Amino acid sequence: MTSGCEDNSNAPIFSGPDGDSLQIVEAFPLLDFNRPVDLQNNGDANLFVVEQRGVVQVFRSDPDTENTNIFLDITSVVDDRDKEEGLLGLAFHPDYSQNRYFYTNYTTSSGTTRISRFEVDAQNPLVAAPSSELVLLEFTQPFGNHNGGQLAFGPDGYLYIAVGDGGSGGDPQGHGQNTSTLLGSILRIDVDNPSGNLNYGIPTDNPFAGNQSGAREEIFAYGLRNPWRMSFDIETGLLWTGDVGQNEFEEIDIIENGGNYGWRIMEAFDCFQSANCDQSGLIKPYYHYKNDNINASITGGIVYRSSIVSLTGWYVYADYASGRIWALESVSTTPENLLLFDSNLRITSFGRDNLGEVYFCSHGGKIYKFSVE
Ligand SMILES: [Ca+2]
Ligand SMILES: [Ca+2]
Repeated sequence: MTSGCEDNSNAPIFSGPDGDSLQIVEAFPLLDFNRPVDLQNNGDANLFVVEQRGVVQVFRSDPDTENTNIFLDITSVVDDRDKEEGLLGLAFHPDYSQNRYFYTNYTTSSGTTRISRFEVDAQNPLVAAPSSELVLLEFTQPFGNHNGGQLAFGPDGYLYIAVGDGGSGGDPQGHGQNTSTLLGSILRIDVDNPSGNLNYGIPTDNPFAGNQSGAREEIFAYGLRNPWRMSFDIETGLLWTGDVGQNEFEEIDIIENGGNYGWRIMEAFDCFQSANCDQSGLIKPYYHYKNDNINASITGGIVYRSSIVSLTGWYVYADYASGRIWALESVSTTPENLLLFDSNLRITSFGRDNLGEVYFCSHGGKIYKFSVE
């Protein structure tokens, strides 16, 4: 796969909401990664790029950076046989500078999703010890695809975990609406206060906390198909998720405590092969777009809050299949959706540095950012 940096199809086709000439540029021209799927910061000037095969690379956030260091290598336990499997998410604890904890989300050779905590080497802040792994949560994946994967700490200090419906197509086992499984959900756990025999706690205001009906108490919201990339707006605290659709629509959801986002009763605003399409209580997408076999798989983005004034307050996201990048008004009942670029990139994820600047990963190996001329 080529990075496409010299390809004219990455030329801007839109001038930005305020008329700036917006461009895509390679953020670190000298660096190449192996199938990057996530980019995170830990509060300082370093960036961490997650490679799907099971490696986290760390490097200084500077366009002249020539080398990366291997921060974590867990390729021996990560399985990425399915193109949607692998090391899929990374999050640093909000008090990372004190406790040196970070968290990962990956699939294993036994077909499970595993959420783990690791510690950074006390002597070397650029190296994590694989032997420090503490498994927090594991659950079986019935099929290779739809593993979700993002980890994110909320403004409440809890860890949010995006989980797909388990896979295949059409949610054959009905996990989206089944709250007795963790699949098809956004989970929320308290990593600081383990309780009972768990290595984590259940926040008391999780929607099923303390229930006696068999619902999983880790669930924060459900009815999702494959939440591929979620992020908190650093200003409003709202949790934005891209939910990959079946054959008709890709959707963007704002995730609320206890929300049911409809899958597989509905695909976006349409009933999905459902004899009884009971829509009561379902939360509809904030925005959706048509899957037309050019656009075919949303990559959820980030509400931009950094140096480019014309993008500030816009939710920037992409479609993995088409390479298109849009900016969506983030607070509106009828949000405007602007096509920013029709790129040739396979965009897997958006991320931020410690100053809030937004980057995005191309599966082909390069990291990009926006710039204005
Ligand atoms: Ca799966
Ligand atoms: Ca939905």
